[in-house]
Amino acid sequence: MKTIKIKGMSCQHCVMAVARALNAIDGIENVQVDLKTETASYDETRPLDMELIKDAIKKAGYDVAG
Ligand SMILES: [Cu+2]
Repeated sequence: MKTIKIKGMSCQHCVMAVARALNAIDGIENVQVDLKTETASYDETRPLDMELIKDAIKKAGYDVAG
């Protein structure tokens, strides 16, 4: 399980948008997004480029910290 920090989430709608963006990526499973800790956790079923994940989150309107 990987955990990344997400910036810009303010409500449950944002959580859903981030979860949807991650779930749309082939190779990502078991997505969990937490508003309070501003994190997203997931499993990779194959090695994924972090830039791909950052891009998907950016397109949804949020940012990955770090
Ligand atoms: Cu929101």
